[in-house]
Amino acid sequence: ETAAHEAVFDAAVAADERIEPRDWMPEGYRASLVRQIAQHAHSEIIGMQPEANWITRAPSLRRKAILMAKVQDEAGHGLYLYSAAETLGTSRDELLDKLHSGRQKYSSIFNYPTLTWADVGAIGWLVDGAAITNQVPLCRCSYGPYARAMVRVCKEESFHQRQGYEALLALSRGTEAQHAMAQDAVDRWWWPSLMMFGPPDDESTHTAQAMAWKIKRHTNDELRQRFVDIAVPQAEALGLTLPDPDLRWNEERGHYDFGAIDWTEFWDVLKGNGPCNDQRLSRRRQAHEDGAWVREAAAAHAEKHKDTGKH
Ligand code: FAQ
Repeated sequence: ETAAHEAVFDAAVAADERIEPRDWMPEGYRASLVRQIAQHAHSEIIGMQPEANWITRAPSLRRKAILMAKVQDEAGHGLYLYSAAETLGTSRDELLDKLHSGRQKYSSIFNYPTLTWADVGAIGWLVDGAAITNQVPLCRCSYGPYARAMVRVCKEESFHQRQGYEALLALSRGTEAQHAMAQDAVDRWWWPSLMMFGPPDDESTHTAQAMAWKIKRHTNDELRQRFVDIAVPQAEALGLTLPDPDLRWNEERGHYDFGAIDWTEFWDVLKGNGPCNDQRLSRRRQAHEDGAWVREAAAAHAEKHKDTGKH
């Protein structure tokens, strides 16, 4: 019987059809999706912290309102993604528990500090830019709920990216000190942004299987290259440089060559040793504890009204 199910699943994937929650799927497919979607959801909500750090210090009311909206969007992305994971049979409680106990990961990028206002611009331009490059192909992921969630997420990320670019452009064209602040932020965020795409293909444990299942549509190195090719002309338009002396156009490949990434730093951040890992996780745990009364009140309310069907 499993063989028959498997044949239906394989045919659906081969035909580029979507797999839906009630369809039979291999356990490995389910587990791999839960792993990736959970990691993605955790990244969205942990990713609120570095930028939220600047809400009270945004340089104008307009910038403050935009930043608040952006950080709120990230919370929304987390919610769509936890819901997508729930369609695979794991509860949000279980996933949050795994985040809080360090059994599931979130993106390496959010373990770096936001030292100046320019970091908010650099995150929008580079981090959201990298996120879009990675996530647009996920709109064609074989798992329906994840693919559909990505459509709206990508639209919002595009707005975030423009927001960051525009903020950075204003600084780059501002006073000498503002220009220097923008350049310093780009210098610090460039390499960690390239690491967001994951380890090089020959060290990526999940890529081959994820591509066979059409969860991923491109390898980590392919998407990293695509991002570099997009970012270089944008940096020129911004009047800023990228901190890589080896960056140059390769006519033969039709791509930019770039320097070696410090993978020791990447694995070290994944192990918990980045500059902000402890702070990010402890704030997250604290926020969860602080919200306990809301969960309890909601549960009590649901219990009280369960017979009436009223809410
Ligand atoms: N950080 O075999 P692979 C955002 C882990 S954007 C931490 O290549 P895979 C928007 C990987 O999990 C950021 N860990 O893995 C935003 C695996 O370990 P495991 C979130 C990483 O899954 C902007 C091991 O290394 N976006 O939040 C990282 O095939 C601004 C081996 O790696 C997504 O999650 C990393 N960078 O490829 C929010 C996109 N890279 O699980 C707020 C969806 C790898 O076996 C503000 N995810 N690892 O213990 C993906 O596309 C994939 O999961 C990859 C990794 C490409 C991230």
